[in-house]
Amino acid sequence: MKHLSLCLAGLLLSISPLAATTIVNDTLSDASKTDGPDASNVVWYVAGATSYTYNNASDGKLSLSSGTASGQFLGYFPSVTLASGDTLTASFVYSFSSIGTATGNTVLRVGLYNSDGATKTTADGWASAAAFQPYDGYAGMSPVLSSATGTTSIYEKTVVSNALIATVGNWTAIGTGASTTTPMVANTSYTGTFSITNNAGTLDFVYNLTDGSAYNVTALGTDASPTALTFDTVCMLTAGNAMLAGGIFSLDSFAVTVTAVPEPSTYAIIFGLGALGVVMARRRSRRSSGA
Ligand SMILES: [Ca+2]
Ligand SMILES: [Ca+2]
Repeated sequence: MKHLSLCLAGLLLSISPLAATTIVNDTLSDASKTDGPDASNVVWYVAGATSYTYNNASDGKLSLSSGTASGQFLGYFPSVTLASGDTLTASFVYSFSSIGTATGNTVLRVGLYNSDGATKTTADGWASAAAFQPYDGYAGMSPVLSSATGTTSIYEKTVVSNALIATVGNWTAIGTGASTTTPMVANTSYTGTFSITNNAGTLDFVYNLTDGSAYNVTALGTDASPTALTFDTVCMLTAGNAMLAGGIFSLDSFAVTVTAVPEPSTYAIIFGLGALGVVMARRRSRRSSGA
């Protein structure tokens, strides 16, 4: 009986309510930007840049010299499909060597997509491509602030287009934007986290961008009729004039994790085992008291 109790206790402990699985964790510090996708490597392509460097002098970064033109990072990671209760969290660290004159609320964009079996890019320097038309996804978009107030928001891709993220008109804002007046600062590491939770078929979004100090914005979104529950692609963009001439946009890391919460049936098992344990404890206590 004691053994059975210990087994039950062990089983209860082994059913962790929040078990995070790493889908990919790319520090951009190995030999290649295209040796994935696997748990350590996103397959990265760049566009809109006059030049780029990858892990230059072992700096562990993918850096675009996009200056006053727009620049894009496109990455493919192992496909993940969100079951009800699952949360996907994409996190990244990036920096800018200068802050430019761009205005508007969509200067910095980070989109997560389902490529949906469509052809994947295999080279740098794409502009727009028909292959991107089936890609569905969601994005966090935010301003680069030099002075004025700006608003960060969650967007859903709602127009079939050859452009992956370059055309804001293809996207519809969902949820509640977050306003800030805090300027961004050159050569500062900004950490972004974009989480998507499948809440019984409704997707809930949280997009946060912070320097770990004064700059900290969080936008929320909800989509009751999702266009994508599977994700395998990321695209990041800096719009024109996000940086000054000669400016460099550097990506330091990118990771995706999935956190699962127990299904209702799992809770039923946990409560059932708990009830069984109580019954057994009562019987034991009755026996030892001679009842
Ligand atoms: Ca790599
Ligand atoms: Ca790095």
